Amino acid sequence: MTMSPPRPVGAERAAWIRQAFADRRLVRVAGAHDGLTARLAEQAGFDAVWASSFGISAAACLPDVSLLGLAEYLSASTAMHRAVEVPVLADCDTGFGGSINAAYTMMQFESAGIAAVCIEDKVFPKRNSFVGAGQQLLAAEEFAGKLQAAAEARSRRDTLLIGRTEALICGEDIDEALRRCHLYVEAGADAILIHSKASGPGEVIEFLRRWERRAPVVVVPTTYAAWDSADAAEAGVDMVIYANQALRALVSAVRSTWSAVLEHGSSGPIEQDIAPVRDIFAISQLDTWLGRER
Ligand code: SPV
Ligand code: MG
Repeated sequence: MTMSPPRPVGAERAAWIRQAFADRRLVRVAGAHDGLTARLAEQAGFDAVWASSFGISAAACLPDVSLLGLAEYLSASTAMHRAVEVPVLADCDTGFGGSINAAYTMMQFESAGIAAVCIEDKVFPKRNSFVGAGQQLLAAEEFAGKLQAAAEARSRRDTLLIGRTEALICGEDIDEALRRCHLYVEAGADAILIHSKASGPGEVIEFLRRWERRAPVVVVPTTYAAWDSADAAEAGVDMVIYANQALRALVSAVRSTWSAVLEHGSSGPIEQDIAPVRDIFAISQLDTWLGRER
């Protein structure tokens, strides 16, 4: 597996991911929750953007426990898609209901230009994977039905469907995670996401060894944060999602900025630490917009 693929071009975002998978190039993805955080991810050099349910919920100051609905996720994902040229992967939780809802989810996100839809095998209302209690898996066969409905609802060849298993999150073993992922690929998932809340990559590595590259594998190394992406690629990972680091960085930065302003009685002493207004103009392409007006 090689690193640093050439960047995707806007028009064919989903096809770019498929090609990267076929070429065994590790796809590095950054979590975002709005147009600004998506564009910052793109400018940093990430290959794609993850429209995170955790991030979108947190931006509304809500916990990631299925409070927001399809329309809100779609609106946030569309803003991200419009802000960047790279592919956007939509975190669609449990697909907002049963099989027909999963199909409708695919139709809506695909027609908004989203490159990949990810659905996970928990019972609605799902809780964020790192919430300690109340994690409940949906029966694998029922979830496979949802994936099949979503896969069949696609109208473009390249749009990707990612089947995410929360088996390890819910305390099941690797056998069960493997059984589920095999079922999900048979049902039409183009890639699988194996989520883990372990403090090291051990269980994911074991999963990868036994998976034998049956289909592309996505991982989210939040709790096993020190796993180097080159090592992950070597172990058989095709896509790595840094799902919430930007959100957490934002919270830290805003907190320390505001406490400094209150402490010093002005923003003077920290002006050099925060982005200048002209930087925000540049990120949001002010000149391009003023050019349009002209
Ligand atoms: C998200 O970013 O919303 C995810 C990843 O689903 S996690 O928060 O790790 O569950
Ligand atoms: Mg999520």
